[in-house]
Amino acid sequence: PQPKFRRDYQPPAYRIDHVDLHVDIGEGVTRIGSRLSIARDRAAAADAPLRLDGRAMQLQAIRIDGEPVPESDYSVDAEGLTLSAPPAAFELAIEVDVDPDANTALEGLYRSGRILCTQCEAEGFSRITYFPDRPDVMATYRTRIEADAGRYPVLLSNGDRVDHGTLPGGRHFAVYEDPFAKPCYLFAMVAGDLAEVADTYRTGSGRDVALRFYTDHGSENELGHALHSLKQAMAWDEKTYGLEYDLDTYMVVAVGSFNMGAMENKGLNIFNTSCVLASPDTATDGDYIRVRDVVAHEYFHNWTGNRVTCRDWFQLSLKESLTVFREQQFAADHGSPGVTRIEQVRMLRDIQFPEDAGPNAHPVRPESYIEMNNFYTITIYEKGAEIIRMLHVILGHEGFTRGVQHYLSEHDGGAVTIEDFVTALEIANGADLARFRLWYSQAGTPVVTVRDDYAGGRYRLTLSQHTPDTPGQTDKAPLHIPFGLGLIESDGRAVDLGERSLLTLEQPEQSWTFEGLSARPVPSLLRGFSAPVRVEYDHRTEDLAHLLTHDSDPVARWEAGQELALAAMRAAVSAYQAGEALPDPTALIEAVARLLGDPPADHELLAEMLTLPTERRLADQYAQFDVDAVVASHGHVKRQLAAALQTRVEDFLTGPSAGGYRFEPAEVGRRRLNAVALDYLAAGDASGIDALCLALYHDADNMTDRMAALQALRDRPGPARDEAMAAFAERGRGHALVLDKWFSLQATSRLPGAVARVAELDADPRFDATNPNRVRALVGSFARGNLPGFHQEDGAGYAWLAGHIRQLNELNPQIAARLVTPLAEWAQVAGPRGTAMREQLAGLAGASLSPDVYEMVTRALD
Ligand code: HT7
Ligand code: ZN
Repeated sequence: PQPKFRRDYQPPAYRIDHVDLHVDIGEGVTRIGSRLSIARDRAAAADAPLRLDGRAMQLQAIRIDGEPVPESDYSVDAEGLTLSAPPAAFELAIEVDVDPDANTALEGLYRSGRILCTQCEAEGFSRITYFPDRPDVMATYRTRIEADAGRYPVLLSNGDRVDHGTLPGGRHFAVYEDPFAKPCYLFAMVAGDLAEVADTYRTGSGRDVALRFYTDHGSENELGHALHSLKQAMAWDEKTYGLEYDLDTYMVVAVGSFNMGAMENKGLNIFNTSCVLASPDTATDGDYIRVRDVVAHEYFHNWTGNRVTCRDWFQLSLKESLTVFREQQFAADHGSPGVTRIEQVRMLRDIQFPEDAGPNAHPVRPESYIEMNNFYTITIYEKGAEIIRMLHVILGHEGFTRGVQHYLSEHDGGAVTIEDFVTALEIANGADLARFRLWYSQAGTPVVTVRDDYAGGRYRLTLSQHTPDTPGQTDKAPLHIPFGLGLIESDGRAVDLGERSLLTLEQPEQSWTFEGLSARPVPSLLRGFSAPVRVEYDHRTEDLAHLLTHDSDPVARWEAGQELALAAMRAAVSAYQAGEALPDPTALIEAVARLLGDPPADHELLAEMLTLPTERRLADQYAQFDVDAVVASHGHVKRQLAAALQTRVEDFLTGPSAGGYRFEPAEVGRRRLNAVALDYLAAGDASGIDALCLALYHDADNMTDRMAALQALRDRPGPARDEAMAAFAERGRGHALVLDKWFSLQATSRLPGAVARVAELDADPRFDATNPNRVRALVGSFARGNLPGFHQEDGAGYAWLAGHIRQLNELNPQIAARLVTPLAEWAQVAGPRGTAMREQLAGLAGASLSPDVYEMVTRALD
């Protein structure tokens, strides 16, 4: 497969203004007729050929202006169809057959259980009909769907239903019109026997929008939270950005087989059940948050993505990063802002930083790709959102909001670039973002090194920056880094820094001097995580303890605790490698004890501060990490802290709340602290912990508390664990998302024999390799969430994963490619393990691979 390059972009030679689709769902085969109104662009040559993309379909007929096209005038290959010299303006009619039942890739038209649905982003429309499958070809759509009325009573597509009726032979039809011109990746249709839950939203300007949510019969009682979240998102976008919804109907359909979380198709979102269904009995607080935020995210795309879309897929971050940032603003306004931010930082550090340091490092605006689906990465989404957040910090809330509004009004109905976005912000603010633009083109996490000294009432701070080399990129220029700063005095009060609470680092090195201080202050660095950088500073232990109790910035405060814990873990790693006894984490224990003496009022924040850095973050401290040392040291620090905290954390244990489950901040905080307490009690092997967890499991009236008990029992062999897991498996019988949790718990268990256990689960009749959620629950959880199991010394974990990649390469290349990432980290894993991981990749490279897997494997081996 050949890469595509950003520099090769050419505007389309032909415009398609309108698409008329006829979808005739039959037994097995579905016939799709399209009529395309096509016109040659004035800038294109008169003999320009018209290339239409198309895969996995059988061409049945092709006509221009009603006349069959002679075979000499077109050619068909495995990737599409070319008309050699079409007229300047014409109607092209094409009929193709597709087979949704044979489509396990879950792109184009496919079956999820009893529902037929579509997924067109990024290039799935070319599995539905021959079409230029690129986002800068925008058309209005009219879609007629015809199907058996018994099997598919509900027929949906984008826009408003303008006609429907019955047909002979027990069939029926519906016609939809979407008045907004859109790229084909936003096309969607659904047919199935679905339950509907409806509501209405009145916009700020007084229009009523019909909200219709659809799901399999039996789960309609799990849609309330998503529906409520949608209304919150609609109101929030009006209040924050002045953006109203534009169609009369907003539809959401839940499907069980979906490659990602959800899809923002115009007026007809399609959601993975895991991101839309929620009930106290089946979803944790974390799931409730995810549903709320994904529902909001897809809604926000209606403006940032749909009304203004991307010119080409190199610009993907244009729509995704701005929408993720808007989602993050929404989440902060609907929960604990500090905790929301901490969770984002944790994810960035644990997953994006390693991506940016490994073979898959790429700029937020990539220069090339082989398979676009591989570029839906945490770098494009989350690092991209950090870039937008920096713009928000630099321009201020009003300036940023004005800039976004200017961008949307200037480009409404257009397919544009990241450059257009940055320019719009500059124009609206009279700002110069020339250096800032480098964030879009330079890959890798910048390192900011901090030095300081204090003498005679003067405190001098020096920041220097460096961005490491990444594949294909060396010698990087200094970036514009907004650096949040606080200075805290010994009594805990913050020095008033005025404008210097946000430093602008633009040079390789810069210094700032602060005068008139009575003693050396404690620096609070990168407050709010104001830029996606690594900070290197020789922290004094007592400074970190001071920040943990006194810093008013929740992120910096939390970070101080993480640094203290990491220092203890690193000391243990050194001792482990030197064959010495692992040292006690005394400073950490004392600091946490002090924190518990004066804890923050926000229980969720306290729980966050008591949560240790992950093994992955500890591993990321080393250019090459020693698996055994990391696992042993992390476990050691946790056990020591747990033993010291035992009596203190018991206070946080709570039973079910009086009024039943409520998803509200105070309750979420309470349940979260309860889970942290159980986790520590289990880690410290507290007496009676198994019986306590079992009792809490049975008493729980919600999934959050149930999962907290199960997590605590997960690694504790014995009758309590067996009983709870068996009871949980029973619950999973009637609910796929609960069963996924059961798979995931076992895949992440640290009990010995991890590979044998997951291999046994492979053969379990409840495992289904064609369902991405189930694959993520078993294979993804094991490879990403079970460090000692995946890195089992004999390499069996790597071989097991490679086996799944091979199988999925045939079934669902997109999912297979995502599973390559854990093996692609081979260079970061020290010793024979790294070599064994590489060998599995080399073995895969020798097989016949989909472009998706090929690209990931070859990049990892380069
Ligand atoms: N924009 C959506 C991306 C998406 C997707 C991409 C490739 C393959 C399948 C997919 N399903 C959804 C999701 C979003 O960011 O909102
Ligand atoms: Zn998105």
